[in-house]
Amino acid sequence: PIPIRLADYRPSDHLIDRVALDISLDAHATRVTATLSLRPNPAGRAGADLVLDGEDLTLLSFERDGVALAPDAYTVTDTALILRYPPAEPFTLTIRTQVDPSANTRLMGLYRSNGVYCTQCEADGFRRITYFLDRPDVMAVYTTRIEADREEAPVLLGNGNPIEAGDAGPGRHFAVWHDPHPKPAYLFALVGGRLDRLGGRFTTRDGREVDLGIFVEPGKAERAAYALDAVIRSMAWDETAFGRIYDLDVFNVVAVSDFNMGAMENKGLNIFNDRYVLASPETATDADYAAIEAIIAHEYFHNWSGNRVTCRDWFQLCLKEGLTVFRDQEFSSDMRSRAVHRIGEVRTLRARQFPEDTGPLAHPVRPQQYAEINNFYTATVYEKGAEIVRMLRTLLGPDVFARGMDRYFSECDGTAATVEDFLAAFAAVSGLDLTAFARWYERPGTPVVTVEGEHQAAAGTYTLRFRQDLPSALAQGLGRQPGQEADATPPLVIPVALGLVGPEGVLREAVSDRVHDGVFVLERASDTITFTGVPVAPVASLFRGFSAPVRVAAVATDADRLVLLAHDTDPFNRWQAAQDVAMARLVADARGVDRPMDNAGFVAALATFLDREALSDPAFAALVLTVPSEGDIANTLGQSIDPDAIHRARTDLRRSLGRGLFERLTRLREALADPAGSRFSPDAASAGRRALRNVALDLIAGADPQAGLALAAAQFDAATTMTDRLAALSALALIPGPTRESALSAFAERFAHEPLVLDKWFAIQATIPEADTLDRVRRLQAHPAFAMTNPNRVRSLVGSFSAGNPTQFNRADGAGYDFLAETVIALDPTNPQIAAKLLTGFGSWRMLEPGRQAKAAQSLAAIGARPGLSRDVSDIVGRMQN
Ligand code: DPP
Ligand code: ZN
Repeated sequence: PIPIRLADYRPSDHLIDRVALDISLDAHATRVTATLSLRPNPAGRAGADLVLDGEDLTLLSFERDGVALAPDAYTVTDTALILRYPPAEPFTLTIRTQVDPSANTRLMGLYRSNGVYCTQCEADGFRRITYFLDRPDVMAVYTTRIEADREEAPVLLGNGNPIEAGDAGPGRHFAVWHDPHPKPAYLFALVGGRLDRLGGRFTTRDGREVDLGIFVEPGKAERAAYALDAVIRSMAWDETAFGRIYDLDVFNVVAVSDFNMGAMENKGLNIFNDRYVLASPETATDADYAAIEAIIAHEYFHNWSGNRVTCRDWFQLCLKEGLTVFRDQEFSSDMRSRAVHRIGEVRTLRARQFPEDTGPLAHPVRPQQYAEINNFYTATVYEKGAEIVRMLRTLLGPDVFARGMDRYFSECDGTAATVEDFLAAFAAVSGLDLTAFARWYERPGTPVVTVEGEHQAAAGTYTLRFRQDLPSALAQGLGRQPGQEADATPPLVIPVALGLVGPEGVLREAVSDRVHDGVFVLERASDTITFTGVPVAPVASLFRGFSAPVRVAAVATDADRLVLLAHDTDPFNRWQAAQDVAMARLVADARGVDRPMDNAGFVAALATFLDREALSDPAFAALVLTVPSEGDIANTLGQSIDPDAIHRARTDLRRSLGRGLFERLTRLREALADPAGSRFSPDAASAGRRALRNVALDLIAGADPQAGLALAAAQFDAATTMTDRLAALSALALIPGPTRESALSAFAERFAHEPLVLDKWFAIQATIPEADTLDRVRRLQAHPAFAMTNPNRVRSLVGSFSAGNPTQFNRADGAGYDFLAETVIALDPTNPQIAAKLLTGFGSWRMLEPGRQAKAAQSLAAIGARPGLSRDVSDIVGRMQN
């Protein structure tokens, strides 16, 4: 595919000021009449042809200013409707097209999900509804009339405010929606269907009464209560935290079951994957509740960061996504425990973004080119994009940062903006030159910061030497010649939040003139700072709160780390210290180092920690006790990965910690049990108690499978929440035998009519680390509840296998790779977006040991050799093989 380049951006030659749509819904022949008010763009090329984007459309008629155009005045191609010699004055086009929503399996444009008409237009789905200038810098005011069969679609929803509704002939009715805020086409949406509504109200700070509606499948309205509550809390929070006020009279959220993404921020009409709306204690885990809260907030916050201020072009995707992830993370941190949430954010970043940044799909947060934009909705754009915004706040301080945000929103309101516009707002309020900082947007790869500390006892000083590097493989990808020095690229601006910790706690007298408000800014390739007032050898607590998205290479002993676990004031680094101690063992074990490391000191430190803190902060304790994942270990090893060795190492450590803490964990589970008759609450504190109970169960089962089996089976039978039931089932899933199989059957029977719960059942089975799992996954593909047409099903079975089962996906015989390749090839013709996403399961293949690498290369080659691949899949497979 031919890439589109940021450097080639130029403004549209034409603009569209107003759009009137008249859409008559029909299962196979939906008719769309689009009336577009156009004019030449003064910033464009005068006299240029008008090229309207279009895909899978049947053109019925085409008029200019009310007159049918002669056939030789325009051209229709597979991807465009081209009007030659368009007028130099404003003009109106009326375009009638027909589309078939039932045949739309790509789930882009207008399609049907369980009989409900719905749309998905980001990034470029609007062109599958009508011919249009389908680019985000063309912003128009939309009025949409929707007509449908009254029985089939009693509910008709559009963007903006409802202005009219009524009869439209026998059995038909209509509704008209008007959105006064100019918007790009990707924010267009409509919904028509039989849906129940859970309603609510919110009064904005400026006195607007907003009608809230969550629309779900009939009979499920009560499962929307938590989502509605999250909408109300999001609206209130954005007013106080960012001064952002809602700007329409209605705000609707619709849950649909077939959806490529998590959710979509269409103006006033957010459309959601139902897994991020529907929740009840029996069907949703605590993690599900947290995800619903976060995604409801995320889409709502887009109303300002994305909709009021949108993106000039898709290269600027991080402008709305990175910023909005940052905003939803802040919201969740305020709603929950900030420290616990931060650890969760970093675990996600390391699990998803770090491998991406190290592998063949690495790209800058703002890419310079793309062949298929749908492949850039990535952890790098989203999560690393959010980390850049967070670094900006760390560098500027919260007050200046808040002023910069206000300035950005007010200066750019109603415009399609760029990363430069965003940074300019902060440069203006701070007086700082942010040119060097902006390199974070351009530079792919995870920087490595190497730190060495040295204590000068006589002088009472402590020196820290820093060096930053980009891994060389990546640097070569950036055009650097092999052998060229690493520091040939200009350095990044890296905020290092840090402090010194003594054997008994914080060293209050330690100061350095390079450290302000606990932050040292590393701006050069290497730098040295010195603290005075350090009479004893300290332990440096570096990158507190994970102040920059880097890997840290620092020499530290177990003893140092255990000092941090016990005494650091930064909860993130206390957790990190425990992870580092665990990781040192896991890495040594997975590398086959002969002499196993002694775990006694680690166990003793964890025991002390649990005795002091487990009951006061169970959520944090649960994280401290969680052994790093197999993915984490693989990322730390970095090359010649043998997933079986990693699995063995993790199993060994889990067993050893479980044995060492057995009595305590058993007592903890009892101490944390719910009092009889207590009612479920999804709040963070209650969830934290469940989390610690279930981590304890996991370690107990790791130490003594028979004891674990009994406890898990009892918990499975008695569970009143999905969190507890699923944790029990996960523990059982690791212990082969009849108890596991009967629990799996019981679960399937109990939730036979709950597709979202069966997703969990598919996922658990797909991640069993045993040799016959691949056969099980193949059998499950034939299960009546599985459907290749539904993205949630595909993700839960196939995606869980490839992304969540390292030993079986990476089987030495290559059968896991063959299976993924087959599935990608099978899915590509119907839903290329999901096929391409699945294919990223191969993202870390170059880190594997040579035998597996060869097998993965064969599977990738087999995919690449298929004729007629979608642009989505051929883009990924091509980059993967590079
Ligand atoms: N709906 C996706 C998101 O909010 C893309 N905008 O991230
Ligand atoms: Zn988003």
